[in-house]
Amino acid sequence: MKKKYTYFIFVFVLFTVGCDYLKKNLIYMLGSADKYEIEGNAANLVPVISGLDEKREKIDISLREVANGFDQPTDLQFPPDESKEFFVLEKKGKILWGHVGKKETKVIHQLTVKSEAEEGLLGMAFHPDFRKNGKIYLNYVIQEGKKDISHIAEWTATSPKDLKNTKLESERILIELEQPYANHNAGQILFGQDKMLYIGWGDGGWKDDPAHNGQNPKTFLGSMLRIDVDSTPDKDKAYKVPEDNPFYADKCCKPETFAYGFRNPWRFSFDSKGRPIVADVGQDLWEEVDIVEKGKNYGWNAREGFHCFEPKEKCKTDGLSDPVYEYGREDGQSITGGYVYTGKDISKLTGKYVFADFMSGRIWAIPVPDNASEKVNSYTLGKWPVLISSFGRDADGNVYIVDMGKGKIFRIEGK
Ligand SMILES: [Ca+2]
Repeated sequence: MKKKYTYFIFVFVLFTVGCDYLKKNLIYMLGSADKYEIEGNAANLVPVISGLDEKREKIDISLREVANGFDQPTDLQFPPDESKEFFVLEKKGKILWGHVGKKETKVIHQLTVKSEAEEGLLGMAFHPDFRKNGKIYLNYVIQEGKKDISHIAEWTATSPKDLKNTKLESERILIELEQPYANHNAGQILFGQDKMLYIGWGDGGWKDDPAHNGQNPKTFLGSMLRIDVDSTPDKDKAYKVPEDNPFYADKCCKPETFAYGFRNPWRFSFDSKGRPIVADVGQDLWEEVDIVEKGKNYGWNAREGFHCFEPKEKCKTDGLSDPVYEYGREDGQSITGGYVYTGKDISKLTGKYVFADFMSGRIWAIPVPDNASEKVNSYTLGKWPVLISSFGRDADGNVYIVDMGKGKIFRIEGK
């Protein structure tokens, strides 16, 4: 059994999206595979509290399987008013309908995508008025000649009140972005409380951020963008740049920039104040959670977590914002951001941000401080035998786990 899971992880390290595999070389992974073997009982999902988690305060949860049968699922999204029906994205381009508690799925659409390494169909957002306008937004990578291009595209559902039987049509491409490498494509797109669409881009990949995209807000790479998809588009764009964006009239930056200095913000979501919470995947040593405020610079590649990255000592710190939380290699290797739990089932978890490590299967929660530069401590929710590529949240505030390994969706419930 151990061997099987070690192999499983090894395969995913090389070929899947969330693991950010290029940061770890092959020898390192082979040498440390035992450290990351899945613990616990895969049949009935019993968590293990081990390592640094033993010193953390514990929040008891259980994972209830609510759907299955997905092939390398990358994202799970509920329409804004919905707690039963959802869409799941698969890395290779399928969008599927599913229903909590029903072991039934239906293919809604198949996109042609490039799904090498961390590429593929990576993120989706329902428009806040989806039930009225049927608008859905997708983030996926295509091949055009020898180039890999990320598309942010708007699609229209033919029957937004009947999710299962809807079709997607009328693609409208909002952004095309060339990806220099097949990793760090990021993925999440999401509407904020302000009804603006937020897009998190990675640094463009390879390792060490060779083109210094993280610290260059003149490129979309390494930045979080904020765009208006509802107003009349600007003359040369397929969307409007909101005039209250922090660099709207500043030549320093692309006007779409909301914040920058990210390495691979694979998953982000919003807190109750509407601030993006970014889980930025680290390279050598540190994974981090940032509470993002407009116009700020989150440090990559000068900084990794709370530490210097380039150079290793006396790096730039002026004007750079630190995370609220970091963890190192004893806890895991690749952070997967989640959501603030606003459900009622687990009172100790209400109002806390839930996230995980893709490689180790550890799940944690942290409080969301008012002060975005306050450092917080984590609670352990245990180490589970799952490969968490993403989370989802329904309209009741319940948080779900997307298990890329077994293609299942679990709901986090009380014990
Ligand atoms: Ca950072």
